[in-house]
Amino acid sequence: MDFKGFDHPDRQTAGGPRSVKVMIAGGFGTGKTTMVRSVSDIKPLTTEETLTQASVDVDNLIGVADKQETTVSLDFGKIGINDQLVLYLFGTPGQERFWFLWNGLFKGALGAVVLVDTRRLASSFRAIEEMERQNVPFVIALNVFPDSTDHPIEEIRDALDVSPHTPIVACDARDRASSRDVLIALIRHLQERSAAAMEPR
Ligand SMILES: Nc1nc2c(ncn2[C@@H]2O[C@H](COP(=O)(O)OP(=O)(O)OP(=O)(O)O)[C@@H](O)[C@H]2O)c(=O)[nH]1
Ligand SMILES: [Mg+2]
Repeated sequence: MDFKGFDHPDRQTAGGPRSVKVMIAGGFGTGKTTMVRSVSDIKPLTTEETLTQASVDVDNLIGVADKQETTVSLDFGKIGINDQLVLYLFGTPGQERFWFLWNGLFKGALGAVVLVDTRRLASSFRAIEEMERQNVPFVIALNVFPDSTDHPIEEIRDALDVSPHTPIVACDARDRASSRDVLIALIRHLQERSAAAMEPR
């Protein structure tokens, strides 16, 4: 794979791999921390705190009743895609009360994965709006849970109101290969966007 076009000269050491900052975003409990943990080559940094009874009124726990912990600040991991490209992964907190952190977190991000739980589509609306507002290209990753219903992708696209150009892929965030495939879908999307931007008009 050729990674020309979407790298930044400041992030490239001579002859070394290109480093790219990627956000792992999405609604509360959609599997962001799980994805960073499963795919990272290094021991990921996570900022998990126990979900207290106090959260019950504040956070929407429907569909995630077994959830014990929540991200309060960010997740951080790293994955080498090949000898040319290293992704630095920044997982966002999902709970609305921590969203004030998002502005700073997105600085310098080249792309994002927005995780969606199809049982609770609306929980990821705000993350999608935020990507569009901050102009960060993204792919949608449908994290499949055991009781998720199978919906045609185009129905999900309509419900999420995302552009026909935004890739939508299914995944299991617990699985390294599946999470890696999502990141590769994002890289391809970034490449296609940069190739389209370079085409003569
Ligand atoms: N069955 C199944 N469970 C999953 C999957 N991904 C995550 N889980 C579980 O779902 C719960 C939520 O996952 P997290 O990774 O904490 O979700 P999060 O998006 O980081 O949550 P917040 O940081 O609180 O917004 C955890 O208990 C995971 O073990 C999946 O693909 N399949
Ligand atoms: Mg988390």
